[in-house]
Amino acid sequence: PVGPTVSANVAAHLAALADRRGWSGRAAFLEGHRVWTHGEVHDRAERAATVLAGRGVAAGDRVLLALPDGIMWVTTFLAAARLGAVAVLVNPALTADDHRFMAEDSRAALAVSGPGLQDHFDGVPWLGRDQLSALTGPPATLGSAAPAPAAEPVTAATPLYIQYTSGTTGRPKAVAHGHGDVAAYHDLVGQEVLDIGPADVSFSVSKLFYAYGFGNAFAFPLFSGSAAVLTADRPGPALIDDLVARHRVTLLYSVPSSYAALVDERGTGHTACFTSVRAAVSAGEGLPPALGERVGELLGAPVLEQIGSTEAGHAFCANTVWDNAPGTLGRPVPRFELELRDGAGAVVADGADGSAEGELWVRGPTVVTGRPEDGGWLATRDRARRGRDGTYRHLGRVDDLEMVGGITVSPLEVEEVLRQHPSVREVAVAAVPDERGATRLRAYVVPAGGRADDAGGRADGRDGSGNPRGPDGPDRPDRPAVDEETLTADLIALARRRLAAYKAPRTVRLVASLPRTPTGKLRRHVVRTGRW
Ligand code: 3SK
Repeated sequence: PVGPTVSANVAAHLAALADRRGWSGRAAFLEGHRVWTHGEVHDRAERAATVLAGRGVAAGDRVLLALPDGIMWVTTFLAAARLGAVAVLVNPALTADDHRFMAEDSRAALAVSGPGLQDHFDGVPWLGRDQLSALTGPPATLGSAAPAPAAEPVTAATPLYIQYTSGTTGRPKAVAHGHGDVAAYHDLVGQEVLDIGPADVSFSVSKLFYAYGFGNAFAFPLFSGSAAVLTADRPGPALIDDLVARHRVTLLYSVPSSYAALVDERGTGHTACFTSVRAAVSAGEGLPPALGERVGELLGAPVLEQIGSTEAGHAFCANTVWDNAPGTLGRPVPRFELELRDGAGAVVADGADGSAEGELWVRGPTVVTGRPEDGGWLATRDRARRGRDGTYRHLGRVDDLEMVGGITVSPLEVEEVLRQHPSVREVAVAAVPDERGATRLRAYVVPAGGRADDAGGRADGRDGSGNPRGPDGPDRPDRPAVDEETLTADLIALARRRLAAYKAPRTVRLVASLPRTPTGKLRRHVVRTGRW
């Protein structure tokens, strides 16, 4: 085994790479009207390392980053990496209680955030984003140029960053990835899946502190000499249009619920603002095939579905720009192995038709399992079917089954049918007790192009004020209201025509949004409560 080296330090490696490849003057990050070149990013990161070292940050220390997407996020991450410290990547929009938990759980030595969060990290030394930003400006304006601390020698496995799995239930769990993993995301997904190169401009709806966003908007641009658009805002359809058109985005990365809002707002005509897009990536949860088709028509580009996880670091099964099988998750990403196993953990053999179905297990170079006895294999908790052609189809999460009258029903099957109705943008089906205590299926529907709050809004039928909605969400005032009674009757009739009677929902509720994790995954346990 190779011992620690400076060249394995991702911050030192990326700065040297940009220099060697002549990328210093090329755009790396596009933020508002500001273009940050690769050279500026690495210079700023070195100055930020000086500031962090001055605050006592040393190799192995945890530095909690609760910053919005932007240049400060990128340079603070690289600064911590340079010092051999471990960045703890945290969603700045979480509550004080969540932040306190993460600061304590990660044993953070320093927390870096905007001023509004200063009191979220009791007892942990704090550094304000604005102060750090002022201290990392160009030395000419400050009149001092302290030499940057030398990069810490590390190995590929030395911990570089920690992310918290949002999970669908319970407290988040910390997952640590090493310095070597970031290059792997670029080499195995950026290059092998997307053929990314210096001419590309990426825009990820998923933020930098998530696994999906980190690979898309940090690893890919910095390792390929390309650029990424960064925004601190929540990207609804209007902002996506604007950023894609303004920055000539070539690779768009998003999640099904965001794509559903985009096609709902923009229709499916190939809008002029998307002409630069050469591929759109979808992850986070299953992409309904009809939605994938509409997105492809709108963008005039292939829609590449993939699946990954925080534990895997990035995607482990993907469609590629060369080999896209719509309606599937594609094939294993190079150097990743996939197995389908039964409930007892035994590998499922191919059936007579050459296909197999079971829980998806993954092993690969960036997979963190936390259980040495599993031999590097990770149970994803996703169910999948492998076709005889080797592509995988997502069948939902292992615990995605509802019990109705003692019979198990896959809510995904019911949702797929209801989604075919033109007035349905998003739908989730759950078993809920009726007035006599018997369980019945209920469909929660976000209507397409309609105002759900006119028809009840919240899942529990109370007023819609508790739902976070963006400026261009489903409650746009210029949209006609959807008639709940007619839609309910239509949806129940549609389900009865297409499904066995016991699978048809008894009730339908129109809602403004569905409860999702920050990465876009449906929180089924919350849907079951009917309250969000
Ligand atoms: O959530 C996913 O499916 C995903 C996909 C790609 C990279 C990372 C993640 C978490």
